[in-house]
Amino acid sequence: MYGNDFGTPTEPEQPVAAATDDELQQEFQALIDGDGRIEPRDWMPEAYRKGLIRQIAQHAHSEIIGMQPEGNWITRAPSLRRKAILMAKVQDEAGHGLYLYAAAETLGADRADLLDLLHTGKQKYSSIFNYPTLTWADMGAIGWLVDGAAIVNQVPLCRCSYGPYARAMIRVCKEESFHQRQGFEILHTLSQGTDAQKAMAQDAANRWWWPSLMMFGPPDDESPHSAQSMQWGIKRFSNDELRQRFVDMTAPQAEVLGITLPDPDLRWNDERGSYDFGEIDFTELFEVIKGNGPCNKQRLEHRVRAHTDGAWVREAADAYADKQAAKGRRAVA
Ligand code: BYC
Repeated sequence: MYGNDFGTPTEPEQPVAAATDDELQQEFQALIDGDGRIEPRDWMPEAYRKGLIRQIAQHAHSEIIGMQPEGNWITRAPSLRRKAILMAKVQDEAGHGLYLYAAAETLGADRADLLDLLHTGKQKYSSIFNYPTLTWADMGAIGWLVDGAAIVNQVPLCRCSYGPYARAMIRVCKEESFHQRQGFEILHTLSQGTDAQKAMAQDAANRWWWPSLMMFGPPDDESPHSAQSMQWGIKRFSNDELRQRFVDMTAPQAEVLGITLPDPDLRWNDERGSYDFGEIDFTELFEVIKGNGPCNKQRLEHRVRAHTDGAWVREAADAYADKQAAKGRRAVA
């Protein structure tokens, strides 16, 4: 036992009583309420950890499945410039998936297990990627609307209470912002073009508008996870709040593009300081989530095939890692 500065003996140290679950819970909530961040080694309730893995995994799956609808157009992009931009964007989505799987791993999840859950249909990915990309204008509509919706949903996630997820989202959002602009620019070009090009842009907006509104999830009163997720600072705004924010942001942009959004009830409401919009057919969202969207089967089959075809890459990476580890052991011996 060390003495203090005055040479007098200190009191014998008392064993520190382990904090009770209630105390840990209170500290955890206080940290979140004070806008602090939870880090991987911090104590967290099991339900927080599991809920985050659920959301981050679904998000990661959405990013990698989201490569398919646009990947479909890389070989058919109308110019070398468009091809290079689209290829960069699709590669960005792969990168987003990787950051997000890595964030899920900090919570103890295993990446291979998460992929199994995706491949067996036990974990979801965003409904939006179960719609087909029929024309080049769909690349514009995805960038403008889908990435636009993604930004509105994901910017608040940069302040999510879980540190690794929040930090991953900062880079994701910067890249999404470029994606949104490239989509807008595709539609802007088409909307200045021939009548056929204008019609193509309008048709794409008609098909992607409602599914984009559904990306924000079910209405608040049918969203089972929202209340807890907001208390834990994972979500900062509700599904309906973000959906409204997206409509308010996008409606004026449609005017610039000369595109009519396919909603006769869409109009500015002076009193609310927001746009009113028509009723969303949420039965469509629930059907797509259940696996009955136009492309669910195709997307999952393609994903499983790509994973199977890539087995040799994972095996080679494992063999290389084993070789490096063995080299390291020999160097130490
Ligand atoms: N699609 O209680 P709720 C991108 C599920 S990536 C499918 O409101 P929560 C991009 C929900 O998961 C876009 N499922 O849930 C990529 C839950 O199911 P479980 C992806 C949906 O979590 C490439 C159940 O319905 N973005 O933009 O509080 C290229 C009840 O819902 C959907 C993210 O993942 C849906 N639309 O809120 C281009 C962002 N909506 O788990 C672009 C992160 C709901 O009970 N995620 N469900 O089986 C979130 O912000 C939230 O998880 C959600 C849902 C707002 C999506």
